[in-house]
Amino acid sequence: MVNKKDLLLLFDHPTEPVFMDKGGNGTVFEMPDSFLTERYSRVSKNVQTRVSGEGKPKIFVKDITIPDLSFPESLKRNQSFSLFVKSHRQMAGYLIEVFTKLPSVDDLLSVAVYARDRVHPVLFHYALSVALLHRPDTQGLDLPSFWQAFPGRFVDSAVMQELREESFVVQSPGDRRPMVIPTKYTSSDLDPEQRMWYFREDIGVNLHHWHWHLVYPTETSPGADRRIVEKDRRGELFYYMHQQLIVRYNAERLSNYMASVQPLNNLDETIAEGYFPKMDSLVASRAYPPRSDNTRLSDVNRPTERLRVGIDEMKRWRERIYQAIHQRFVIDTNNKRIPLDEVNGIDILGNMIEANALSPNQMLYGNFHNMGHVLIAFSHDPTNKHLEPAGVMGYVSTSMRDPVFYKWHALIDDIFQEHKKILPAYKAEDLSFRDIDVSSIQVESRGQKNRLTTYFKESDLDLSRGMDFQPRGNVYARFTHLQHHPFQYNIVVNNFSGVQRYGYVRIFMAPKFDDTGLPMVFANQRLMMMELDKFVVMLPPGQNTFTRNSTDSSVTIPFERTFRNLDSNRGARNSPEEQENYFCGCGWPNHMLVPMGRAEGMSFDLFVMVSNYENDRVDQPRMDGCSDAASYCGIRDRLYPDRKAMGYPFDRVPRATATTLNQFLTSNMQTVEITITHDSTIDRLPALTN
Ligand code: CUO
Repeated sequence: MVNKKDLLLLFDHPTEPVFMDKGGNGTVFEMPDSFLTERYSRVSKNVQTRVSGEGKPKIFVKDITIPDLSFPESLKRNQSFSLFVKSHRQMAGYLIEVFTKLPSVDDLLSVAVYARDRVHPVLFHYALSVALLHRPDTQGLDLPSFWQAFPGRFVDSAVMQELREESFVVQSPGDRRPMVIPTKYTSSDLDPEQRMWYFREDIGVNLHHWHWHLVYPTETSPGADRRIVEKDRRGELFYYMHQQLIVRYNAERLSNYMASVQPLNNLDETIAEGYFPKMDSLVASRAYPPRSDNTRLSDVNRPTERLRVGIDEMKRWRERIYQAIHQRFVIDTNNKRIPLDEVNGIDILGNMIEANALSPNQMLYGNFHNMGHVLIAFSHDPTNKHLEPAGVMGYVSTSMRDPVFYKWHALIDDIFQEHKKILPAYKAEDLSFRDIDVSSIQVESRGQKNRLTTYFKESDLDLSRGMDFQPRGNVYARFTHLQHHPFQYNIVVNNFSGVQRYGYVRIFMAPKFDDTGLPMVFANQRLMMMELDKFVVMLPPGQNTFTRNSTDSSVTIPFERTFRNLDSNRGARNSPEEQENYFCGCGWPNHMLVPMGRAEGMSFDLFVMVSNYENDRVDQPRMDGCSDAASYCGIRDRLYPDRKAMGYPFDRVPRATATTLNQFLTSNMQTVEITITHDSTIDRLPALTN
C-alpha cells in the first residue's frame, strides 16, 4: 500500500517527466513500462539511475487498467488551461470524477502517474488538488501551494531567468543568493494604476483567489458527485468573496488618492487601462499576452478552445438577469418559477451569474461572468489569428493582477447589489440584541490607541519545487509586500438580561471620507465595509471585557500558511506545529488585512456589532482545521457558520431613518474612529553577500 503523502510528489516539477526524481531526496516512482509516454520509454530507466540510484526511496506504482482519459488529453500540453473556458472546465470535471471514483489510494496513484505526462500540467494540478480535497481517504494532506508548482505565474520573467542562472551556476544551495522581485515593474509612474501594484501583484492575494476557486469548482461531469460543486451557499459566497475583493481594492485606491473603480458597464467602449504582465507561462513557454491601453472588446470565436461568445449575447444575458431580479423570480429549465427571496435569492443569482453547474437555466441566463473573463482575456486575439493564448484575465491564479479585473467584478457586483437593493431594509428590531450593550470599543497596537501602522516588508520564497529542468536545491525569490503591525480589539459588552447569553461579534471597517475628501454618505459607506473578523463570545450577566488579536481574524490565514514552505526562518522548517498550520490554503492573506492608509494618516470607521448567537448559529459537527478563514472561504465540507446573510448587517439598504452610520447603530453596536498611517520605511531582509 502506498502512503497517501506519496501523491503529493506528483505536484513537484510539474513539466518534468513523471519518472524524474521528486521531493528533493532522489525519490522516484517505479511504474509499469506501459505508463511511460512514447517519447521517453527507451531512456527512462537510465535517467532514473542517474537522478536517483541505489538506496534512494522508490515508490511502487501498481499496474491497473487505466480509464479512458482521451477527453482531458485532448487539450495539448503546450496550450493554456483556463477555468473560465467551459470546455476546459468540463475536462477538469471529467478528470476530477475519474480521480475521485477510484476505489483506493493505490489506484489513484496509478492513474495519476499515468495521467501526469499526458494531460495539461495545470489541468492535472487542479484536478488532482480538487480530488485530494474531496476524497475521504486523502483528507489531512498538506497540498503544496500553487506558486510552488508554477512560480512563473507569480514572478517577473526576468527574475525567473536570474533564478535559473543562479541554480545552474551556483552548485551549493547554501551559497545561492535570493533574486529580488522588483516593485512597480509592470508599468512606469506615468500609469496611475501602477500605484496599486502592491495589491494587484501581491503573491498572497493571487494565491487566495486561486485557492478559493479550487475549493469552489464550477463544474463536474454529468452524473458525477454533485457535492463537489453543490456546497452550502456557494453562489452567495461567490458574490460575497468577490464583493469584498472590490471593497478592499477601493480602500487601497482611496489610500492612494484614487477614485473607486468604475464598473465596465459599457461593453462597446474601449478599456482605457492596459496591462503588460511581464511573466512567462512556464507551461506554454510563452509570454502572457499584454493588453494595450484603449483596447476594444470583440466577439470571441476560437474553435480550438470551443469558445464562441458575442457582445450582443452578453448584453442579452445581462438584460435577462436584470429582468429576473426585478420580477423577483428566475425561470428554470422546466419553465418553473423559482422565487428570488430574501434567503435564497442571492445564492441562486450567484450560481447563475458566475455561471456554475448549479445555474438554474444556462440557456436563458447564459454564462455571463465567465464569458466576461474570456472576452477580456482574448481581446488581443479574439479569433486566434495570431495563435496567442489568453491574457492574465483568463486564469484564476493571475487575473487579479490586471486593473480590468476590478472593473469587471465591479460590474458583476452592481448586478448583485440591484437584487439586494430590492430586499426590505433591516428594521431596528432585526438588528438589536435585547439587554446587550456594546459600551466601548478600542483598537490597540504597540501601545497606541486607535492608530494602526502599515509598512512594506521583504520576504523570501523558495521556488525550487517549480523550477523544472534545473539543478536541485533551494533557490529563493525575495519579494516586497504590505504588512501592518499586529493589533488587538478591546471590546466592552454589558449584559443586562441577568442570564448568560452568547454573542456573535461582527467587526467591519470602512473609510470615513470619500475620494473628494467629504464625509462618506452612509448609503455608500455601507458598500465600502470590509469584514475584519467574526467570532463567538460567552456573555455572563454584567460587564464583559474581551480582547481579540488581529492575527486570529476569521477572514485571514497566517502569512506562513499562505506561502506554506516560506523559508524566512530557515531553521524551523517542517516542525510539527508548522505542518499543522499548512493544512488549508484558502483565506485572505493576513498581511493584507488592513489597507495601506496614508503617510499623514487616514481615517476609518471601525464598527463592532454583537448579535444574538442563538439566532445566528448553525448546528453541525465540530469544525476541522480548515475553519479559521470561514468568512470568505466557508468551512471545508460544512455549512457556512452563520445563518445571517453574508455581509450582514450592511448587505441591505439601511432603514429610511438611518442616513448616517451613527443613526444606523442600535445599542448592541458601536463605532470608533481609527487612523491608519503608512510608514514608508521598508523592513528589509539582510543582504546576502556572496
Ligand atoms: Cu474569481 Cu471572476 O471569479 O475571478
